[in-house]
Amino acid sequence: MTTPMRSDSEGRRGLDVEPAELTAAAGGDRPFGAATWRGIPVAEAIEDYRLACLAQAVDDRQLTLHKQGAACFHISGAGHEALLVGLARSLRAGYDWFFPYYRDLALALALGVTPDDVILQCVGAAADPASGGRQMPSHWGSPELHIVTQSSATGSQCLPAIGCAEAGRYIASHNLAGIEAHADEVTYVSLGDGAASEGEFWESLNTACQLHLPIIYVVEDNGLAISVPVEDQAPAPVSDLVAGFPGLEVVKLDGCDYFAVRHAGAEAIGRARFGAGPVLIHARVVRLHSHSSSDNQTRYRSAAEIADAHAHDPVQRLRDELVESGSLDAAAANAIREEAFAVAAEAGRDALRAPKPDPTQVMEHLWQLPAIPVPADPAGPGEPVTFGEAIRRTLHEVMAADERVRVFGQDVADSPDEKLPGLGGVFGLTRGLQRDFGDDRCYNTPLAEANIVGRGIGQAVRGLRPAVEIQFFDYIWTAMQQIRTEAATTRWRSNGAFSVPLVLRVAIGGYLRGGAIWHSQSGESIFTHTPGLIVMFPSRARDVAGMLRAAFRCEDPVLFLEHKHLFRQRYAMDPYPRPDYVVPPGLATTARAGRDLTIVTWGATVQRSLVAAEELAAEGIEPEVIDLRCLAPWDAGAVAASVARTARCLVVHEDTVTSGFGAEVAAFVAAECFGDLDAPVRRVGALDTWVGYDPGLEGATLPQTADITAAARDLAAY
Ligand SMILES: Cc1ncc(C[n+]2csc(CCOP(=O)(O)OP(=O)(O)O)c2C)c(N)n1
Ligand SMILES: [Mg+2]
Repeated sequence: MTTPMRSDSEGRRGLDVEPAELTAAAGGDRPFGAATWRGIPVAEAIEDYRLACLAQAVDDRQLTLHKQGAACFHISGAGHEALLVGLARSLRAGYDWFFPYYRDLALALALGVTPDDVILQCVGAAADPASGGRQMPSHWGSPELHIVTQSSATGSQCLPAIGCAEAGRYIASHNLAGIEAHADEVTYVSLGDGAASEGEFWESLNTACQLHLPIIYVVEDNGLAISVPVEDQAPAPVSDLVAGFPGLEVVKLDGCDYFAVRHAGAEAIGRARFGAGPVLIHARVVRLHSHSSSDNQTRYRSAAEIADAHAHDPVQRLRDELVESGSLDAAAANAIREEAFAVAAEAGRDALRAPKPDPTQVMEHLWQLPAIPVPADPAGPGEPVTFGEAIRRTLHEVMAADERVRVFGQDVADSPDEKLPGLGGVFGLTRGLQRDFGDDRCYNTPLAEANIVGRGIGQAVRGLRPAVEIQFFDYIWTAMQQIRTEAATTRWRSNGAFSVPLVLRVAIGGYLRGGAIWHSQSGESIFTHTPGLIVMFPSRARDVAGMLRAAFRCEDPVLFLEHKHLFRQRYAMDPYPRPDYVVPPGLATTARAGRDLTIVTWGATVQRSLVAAEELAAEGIEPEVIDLRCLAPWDAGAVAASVARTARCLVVHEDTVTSGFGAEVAAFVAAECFGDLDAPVRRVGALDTWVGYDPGLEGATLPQTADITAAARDLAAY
């Protein structure tokens, strides 16, 4: 295997070559350390030239591998190198935190990613340390270097980066066992000029400035987003657009001028490191190649424009400046470049021999479910509490037990005025948390769902246990990118290196009389269709407590659906369960034993199914009611065992029938329990429309007890 061209003198970077060799490379026997050019030590500039050459060589080698058919894809960092090696000088791998994007090859190398690592990913090798052959090339990730695994979604890294910076501040001031942070660490996040159009970038700036976070934004402006010129993206350059954000230090930079980058980068990053707040570096760079191997830039860039980009090649410029200033002789510069290409070629040869991932392992690292024993009788002492009160108490319980838990979202805080109680959530479920645990453990966020979830992800990656609240399921969609693309894929895409232990509490469901279309939605099947996401949907007080406890023991994101209609229902009340009542993910419960048919249900239709069952019992039909409780993973075994006894299956849910989760259950029963069935599998759910404001409209859309009774009766008679 090849070695990186540069290892670390202070744990981050350094030289593999001896000082004497450097002196020779510099073209004379001048004492090297003393020489500077434009205020930068020549030794460092040469070292960075070497690194920039390596980045170009590794890039070219990947392109070759792609042309040879050994790599499926290639995306180049060429044109961005001087900026990135220059900034890396002021950053600390394994100390600061990094949310780079796919053009950041030179940064990755500067932080300690090796050419072998890069090329192993390019060929999709099992030994690719960032993803085990799961991600496209240039999707960095290294827990040791603090480079957080990234998705391909442009701009979505900005919000987890904010969460990471917040977490650093919290961890550094709380002395949490086993989690480290530094008071002077910074979080680096980079993006392209195109990605700066994404809402997540803007949502993140809001919080970066409001919390005065030590975060370094680097907008690498190469003038294009694939084919779209930057002028078509926005009415002004990003550095002008962000001018109104209070406390944001904005730096405009020629990112092709290594020496300018060194000075401005050191100044800006130093400011953030010592508490002056966020920095945005807007750096003009060039894109030397097509957007990626799937693109052909000659369709939208003239030959003159492409030639102009090459005329501004920052690596060539750095070389010329070093040579013209007498800092490096031309032969030595050539030798450095040739050595870089030799290193990349060797890495390419090694990668060609590297074993591919084992296809049988493709299901690994979706999640790592906690080993929780099946709990005994949940009966707790004391008076029954409501479903909502059980949530409130459990949040108090887990926060008291674990300082890593932080609760945040819209309206979750108490009033700062001691004479007023405050809201504590629109349903009052977080009431008292801020008063009891402090305003760095429970706090309000902007009205921005992606912001809430994305910040939770960044905190979870740092080892905290964030519990975020989405006020209404109906408004979860702006956070979908963070939930599906970021939270749910993190463990899988990093081949198990990173995880997101995030509890995502969401008020869901209808039957409210007047909730209408925007406060009545279900839609859990949209989330059960997301591998890597645990989906819980309790139906009564003891389970909401036992399952919320379990959610905090999960190392992966949990969508915890809290049905609004159940918050105050008497039938959903139970004594608050003993502390050892913890319901493992994927464990159903038999809400009513029976012999004549199995009703599989969850959430608010559990009670409706129980009422229907009692009506049928009066007719001599005894349904068994299985409350699934958890939908991902779900207890197919419990359903199969019940159907083996009853030979009939009805699936009931509040969500619309078409593509509802009932379709999944029905398909399973049809395929796996066919031999036990004496009747076709039936489903009852909402009509395939929206819930209207008028109670008559609502009643017509959502499934009612009478619908369940009628379907069950039919099925029993089949
Ligand atoms: C959310 C999202 N939309 C679309 C894409 C497809 N896509 C990948 S890169 C890219 C252009 C990004 O341009 P820019 O942010 O300027 O970065 P550059 O590639 O120029 O460095 C697009 C549209 C994506 N990856 N993610
Ligand atoms: Mg761009």
